[in-house]
Amino acid sequence: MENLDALKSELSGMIKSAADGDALEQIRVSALGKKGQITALMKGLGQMDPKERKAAGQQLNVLKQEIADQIDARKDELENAGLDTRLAKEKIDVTLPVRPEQMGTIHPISQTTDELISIFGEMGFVVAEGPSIEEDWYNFTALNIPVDHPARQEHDTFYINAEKEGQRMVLRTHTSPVQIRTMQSQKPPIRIIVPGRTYRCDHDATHSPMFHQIEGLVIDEATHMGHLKGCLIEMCRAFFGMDELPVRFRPSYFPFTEPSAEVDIGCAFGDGTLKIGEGDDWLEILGSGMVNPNVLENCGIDSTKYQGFAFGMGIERMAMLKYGIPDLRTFYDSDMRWLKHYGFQPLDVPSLVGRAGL
Ligand code: 2U9
Repeated sequence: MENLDALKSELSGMIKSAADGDALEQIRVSALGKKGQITALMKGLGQMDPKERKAAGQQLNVLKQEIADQIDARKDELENAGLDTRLAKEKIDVTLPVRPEQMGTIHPISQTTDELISIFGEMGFVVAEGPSIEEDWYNFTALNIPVDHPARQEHDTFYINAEKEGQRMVLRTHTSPVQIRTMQSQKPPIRIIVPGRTYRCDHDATHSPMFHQIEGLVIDEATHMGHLKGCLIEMCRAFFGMDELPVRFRPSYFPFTEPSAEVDIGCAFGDGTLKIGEGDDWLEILGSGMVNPNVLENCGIDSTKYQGFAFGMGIERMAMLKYGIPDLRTFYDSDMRWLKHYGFQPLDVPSLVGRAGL
């Protein structure tokens, strides 16, 4: 067995210089296969003197294991090198511009949501989100909408066939439950906007069973109606890109706000076209009000110390008005031609900088 060292260094040399998996496999067969060199030596053990056989057997086993390990290591090495070569060859430059015919577009709902978030973001609002499936208490009761209040019918609620701790579950009819959850979990001052999907059992030319809202909430010690007005006038003018856009506040009623006001913008309805910012007509675009003290108390906020304002608007409606989209139902058709026409370029990032009129 004195030639084992020579055999080992010969095989090791061959393994190291094996150029690919096939060459390595040939070496494995020639050393460890049925007719391989090491296998032949192991077969020869039977003819050996029993005294020498034990030591020789051990040496052969060690050699067999070492060669097998070296082959495995070289195999890994070759595979990794192959992968590196492929990665280098198949590298793509993600910074290259997309071919125009393959370019997707940003849906007007996403674009409008991002624009509104950007405007409110500049005013110091942060985004809050919550679940689509809500407990009845968060969607209605906490918002000062008691069990037999007509608003429950007005909201055309989708009830879910499930209960959580005795609470009936609903698809949220507005994003307001998120404000309730925020007031329960955070201490004032609070300044949030809540974009998201909402659901009402209503389906016709101007209503969809799923639509999008963006609502806002500000709670602090000295927040008042003047803050509400300043914030919403600023938002309307920034959104429509008109410094002088007329904005009007009209008294209204919502159970969750007191006093409440609907917000109209100046426009002209003439010969079938709508012109925002011109003429003597008014167009309602959002609802708002000072948060009803009952709602604050329902969330554990001391209504003698804190007050605040809230507002809500439909994102589809804002998008239709700004971008002249005539039919609500087309938002959900996934029609490629519509998306090409009304969609936005992915890099057309909403920003207050550089927008017309600002
Ligand atoms: C809390 C307190 C008050 C949110 C508000 C409106 C007025 C409103 C509608 C606009 C069009 C919904 O999409 S729409 O149908 N919303 O008129 N929303 S005040 O008031 C809140 C919300 C949460 C805790």
